[in-house]
Amino acid sequence: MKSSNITTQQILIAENEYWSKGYTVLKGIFSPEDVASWRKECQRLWTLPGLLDDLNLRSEFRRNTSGTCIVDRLDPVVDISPMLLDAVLDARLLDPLEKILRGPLSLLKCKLIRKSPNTGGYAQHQDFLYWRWLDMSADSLCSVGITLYPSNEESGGIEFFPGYHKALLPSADGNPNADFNIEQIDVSTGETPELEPGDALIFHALTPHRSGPNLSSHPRTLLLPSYAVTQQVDLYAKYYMREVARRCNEFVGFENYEMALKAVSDRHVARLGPRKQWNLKPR
Ligand SMILES: O=C(O)CCC(=O)C(=O)O
Repeated sequence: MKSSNITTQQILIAENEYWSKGYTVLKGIFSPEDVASWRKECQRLWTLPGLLDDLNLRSEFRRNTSGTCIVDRLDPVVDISPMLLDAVLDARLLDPLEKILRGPLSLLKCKLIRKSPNTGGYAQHQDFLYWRWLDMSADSLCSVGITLYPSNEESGGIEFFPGYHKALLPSADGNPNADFNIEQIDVSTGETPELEPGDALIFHALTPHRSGPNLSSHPRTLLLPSYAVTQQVDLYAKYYMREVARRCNEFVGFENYEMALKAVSDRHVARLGPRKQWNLKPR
C-alpha cells in the first residue's frame, strides 16, 4: 500500500485552514501515473453502452452552451470501477483526511463529474442540505475533489465562500428544502482554488459553493467522494439504497424519458384527432 508523502506540518496547516475557511487543498498527493490511469478509466466509463439511456439512474445530464443535453456525471461510479474505488479508499488520501476530520472515515457516496468544454456549471448550494436525513453532525461530513485535469476559474472550477460553514443559510422564499439565497453571502469573498492533476480539494458539508461553465479546451474532471466520520461500514450502501428509491420516485434524471412518454401520447392525439368519434355499441 502506498503511503502519504504529506508531512505532519502540512497536515496541521491544512487542518487549520479546513476548520477556519471550510475548505483546504492537499497538493500533489497522487502521482502523474495515477492520474494517467484514472483519465484512461474515465474514457472507458464514458464509452460504456447505455450511458445515454434515461433509465440508467447513474447518468446525470446537463446542457452544454449550444443547448445539447450531455452526460455530465456518473453517480454512483465506484461500483462499476474498481480502480476508482481504490482511488477513494487510498491511504495517501484517507490518512491525512482522517487527521483533518479528527476521526475514522467511511465512504458516504462518490460521483465523477466530467464537465466537458462548454458545459454549464452548478448553482450555489451547501451539500449538507441534502444530507440532513443522515442525522449526523455537519462537522463529521466532507467531500473531496480528486483532480484529474486542471481546475480553475476558466475551466469551471468550484468557487467557495470561506467562513460560512457554520449553519445552513436561508433560501429566498423561506422554503427549508431549497438552496440558499445568494444574497445571504458576500459574493466578493468567493475563492476558486487553482488545482492541478493529483491534488485533492477537501470541503466541509456546510461550505457554500458553486461553479461556472468550462470555457477551457479540456474536460474539467473531478472524482468527488464524500465521507463521514463514523465507524459505520455500510454507510455507502445505506446512502445509495435510499438514493435509487428517491430518484425513481421523483423522476429525477428522467426528463428525456418523460418526453419520450409524451411523444407516445402525442402520437395518439395525432391519430385520434382527425378521425370521427367511434360509435361503438355496447356488447
Ligand atoms: O463540479 C462542479 O462544478 C460542482 C460540483 C458540486 O458543486 C457538488 O458536487 O456539490
